[in-house]
Amino acid sequence: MHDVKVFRQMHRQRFGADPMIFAAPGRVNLIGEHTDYAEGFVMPAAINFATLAAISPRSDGRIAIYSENQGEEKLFEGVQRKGTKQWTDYPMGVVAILAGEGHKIPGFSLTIWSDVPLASGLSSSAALEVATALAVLALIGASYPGPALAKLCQRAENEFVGANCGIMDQFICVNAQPNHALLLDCRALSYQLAPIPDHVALVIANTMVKHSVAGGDYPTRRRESEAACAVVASHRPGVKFLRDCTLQDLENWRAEMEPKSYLRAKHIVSDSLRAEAACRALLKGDMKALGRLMAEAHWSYSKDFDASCAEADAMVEFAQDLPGLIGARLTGGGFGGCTINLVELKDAPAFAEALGARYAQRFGIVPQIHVCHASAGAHRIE
Ligand code: GAF
Repeated sequence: MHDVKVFRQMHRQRFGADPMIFAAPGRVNLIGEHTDYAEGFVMPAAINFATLAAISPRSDGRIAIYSENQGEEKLFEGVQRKGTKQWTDYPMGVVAILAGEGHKIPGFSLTIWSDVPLASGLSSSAALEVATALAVLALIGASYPGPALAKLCQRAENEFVGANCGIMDQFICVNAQPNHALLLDCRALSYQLAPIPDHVALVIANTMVKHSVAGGDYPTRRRESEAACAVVASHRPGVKFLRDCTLQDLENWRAEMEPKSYLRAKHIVSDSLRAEAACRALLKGDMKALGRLMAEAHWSYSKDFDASCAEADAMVEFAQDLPGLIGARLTGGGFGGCTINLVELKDAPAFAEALGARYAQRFGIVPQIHVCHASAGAHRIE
């Protein structure tokens, strides 16, 4: 139902008021995985899947949130201070952070609808947070610059939802540009846009293995990598994050690290370098170099970071000899979710079909495969 008229009507019928409507996209990360919380580089793009949020004021001071996807409406007496481990934590987390920033939050009704696939590593959570933030900010007549808005939504996820994610997802959701990837320096929160050529499609292949940032593996990898950073920091006091470490540092003090920690850190330090190199390749139009970097990134993520699974590795392998492939890798937080395949646009439909068929034959599951393009960041829909 990506029909805004139908969505507007849905809100009107339920809440009896004409809403303002906002859209926030999902994202795919082209390269740079688990580097954001290490203050390194990432290079995501927004995709043409989105969460819509419709908002209108209420006179009873309450907060009503209806999700068409969940088929459920929740009514709150006002801003909640703590999460309840339900889907409402994402929108309510944003509201709680805004209230904590000193904004007076009036009663409102919010309708949510999304076609960003859930639990697939395409940032449905960030899309929900950012759509809510834009809606509530418009209601109270406030606004934030892009990077600050992204930080605010990240805080909702860290502090209210309790998922220890970095800044990538919220940042790209807010700041994306159509037809561009964005190289983000997660320390400075500054970025460079790199055009994705017209002849290249983003083919996203869902392994159908569920992914979650709130689950155990994501924070475990984060802890393991940070332990290696602490070893380097004990020798070089200026070091705070893996962003400050070189590959040589990791080699120098490898003997003092748990073998796992060394490998996790090696992935992060090298993937951050690869993200910068991938941006240079994209700016030069050097698709061969970009494809090579994506392949290296996948196997680093799979073997050194141990964040892949048999299904994702196979999805990447099945893509290798298909006509039109530029590069393929597992994207997002890991342990399932989707692969991103950069594919020549003219070959994309046949590529998607052949990849799906190979995967279905091997695993007995028909994967969802989406031929996407890089899309705009979050915005109001008039
Ligand atoms: C998830 C997190 F939310 C991001 O912050 C990032 O760490 C990503 O996994 C891995 O690159 O999407």
